[in-house]
Amino acid sequence: RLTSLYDALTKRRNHGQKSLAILLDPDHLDEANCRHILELSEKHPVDYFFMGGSLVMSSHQAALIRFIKSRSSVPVLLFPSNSLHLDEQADGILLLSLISGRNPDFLIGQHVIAAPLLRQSNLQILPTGYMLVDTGRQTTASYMSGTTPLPYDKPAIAACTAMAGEQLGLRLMYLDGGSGAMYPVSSAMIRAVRQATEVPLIVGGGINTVDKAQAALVAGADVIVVGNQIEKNRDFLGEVSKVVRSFNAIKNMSPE
Ligand code: 1GP
Repeated sequence: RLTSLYDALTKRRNHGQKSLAILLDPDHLDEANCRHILELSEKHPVDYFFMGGSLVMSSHQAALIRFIKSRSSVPVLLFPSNSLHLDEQADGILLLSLISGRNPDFLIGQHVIAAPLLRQSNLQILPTGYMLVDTGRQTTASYMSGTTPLPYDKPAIAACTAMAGEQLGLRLMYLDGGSGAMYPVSSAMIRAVRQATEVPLIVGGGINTVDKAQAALVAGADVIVVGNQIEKNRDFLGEVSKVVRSFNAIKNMSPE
C-alpha cells in the first residue's frame, strides 16, 4: 500500500517542493510538551510528525499518537527502531531497512516479524532505505543496531548505497546523522545521494540552526527532520518552518 502519503511525497519532490518533519520521541516528550508543539504547528506549517526514537523506553507512544490524532491533521508516520513499535493509530510507517549497515536483523529480520501485523493494519507503508552517517560520535541508533555508520566524508559510498536501495525497490531514502548529532550530514553527501537516485530524500540529525536547514534543502533534501532542537527551543519550530516555506515560495515563483 504505497497510496496517498507516498503519492504526495513524490509529487512534491517532482515539483521541487520541500517538506518539514518534526521528530517526536516518546522518551523525550510528555503530553504537555506535545500539546505545545501541536499548537505551534497550527501557526507554523509542519508537513509530518515522525514518531519514534532509537530506544523508546517509555510506554506512552500509543497515548501520544492518540493525542496527536485527536487534535491535528498533520500525518503521523512511525519511525520505529524495531518491530515492537508498531501502532495502528498512525497514518503510515517508514518501513526502514538499515542499508548502511550489515546487520541482517535490521535489513530484513524485524520486517519479517512485522509483516503479518502490517498486512492486517491500515498503515500506509513507505519502504525506506535508512542510512546512518558517522557524525563524530557513536549514536544510540548505531549502537543499538550494532552497525557501522557510513563514513562522513565518503559521499560516493552513500550514493552507491542509495542507488542499490533504489534498485532493490525502496521508495524513499533517509540520510540520518543520528539524533542530536554534533554536526549534520554534509551537503556533499546529500548532493551525491540526490544525484544518484530519483526517490524522495529525507535528511535529519543535527539540524539545529536555520543555516543548517537551508544547507540541507539547497543540497537536495526533499524532507528535513528536526527533533532535538525543538525539544530545546520551541521557537525553532517557527524558524525552520519559515525556511521551508520561503524555499517553496521562491521555487513557485521561478519559471520551470
Ligand atoms: C534523528 O533525524 C532525526 O533520527 C532528528 O535528529 O534530533 O538531531 O534533530 P535531531
